[in-house]
Amino acid sequence: MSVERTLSIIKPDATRRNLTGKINAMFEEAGLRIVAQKRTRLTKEQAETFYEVHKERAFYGELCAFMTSGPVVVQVLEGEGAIAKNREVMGATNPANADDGTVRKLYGESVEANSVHGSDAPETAAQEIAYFFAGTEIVG
Ligand code: DAT
Ligand code: MG
Repeated sequence: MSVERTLSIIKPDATRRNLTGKINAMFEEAGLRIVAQKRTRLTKEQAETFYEVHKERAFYGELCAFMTSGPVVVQVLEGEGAIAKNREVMGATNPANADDGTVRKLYGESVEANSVHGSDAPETAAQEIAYFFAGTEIVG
């Protein structure tokens, strides 16, 4: 396993409940370093482009509406095997199926309002990081 970077998003349901620090502590305790981070509010266009891979899915419209419903924190996490490690810390997509101690089990409200996004593979991580951050904004 090598040092990787992955894109993480703390979603509007979590920023609304002031959970950014608690979630960041979980990443750090798992050995992930937050090497870039910004709080922003996604435009409809940004959310639609970011989730374009899901555009044929029935939930696409609602997902994009949810992701623009409040502030998000977009961040780059770095560490050994960061992509898989972050997905472990996040837990399963549906909080009802997530393992105990994961972010989604602890904080997810529903399959849609599931508190965090994490890239799922090296190619998508690279694309998603470049979508939100210039290279100079990432400080490892
Ligand atoms: P993940 O976020 O675990 O990578 P995904 O890529 O399959 O999951 O889906 C992206 C997001 O879309 C997910 O975090 C929440 C939403 N979503 C997925 N399946 C859904 C469903 N059946 N109903 C509503 N929203 C869903
Ligand atoms: Mg996904």
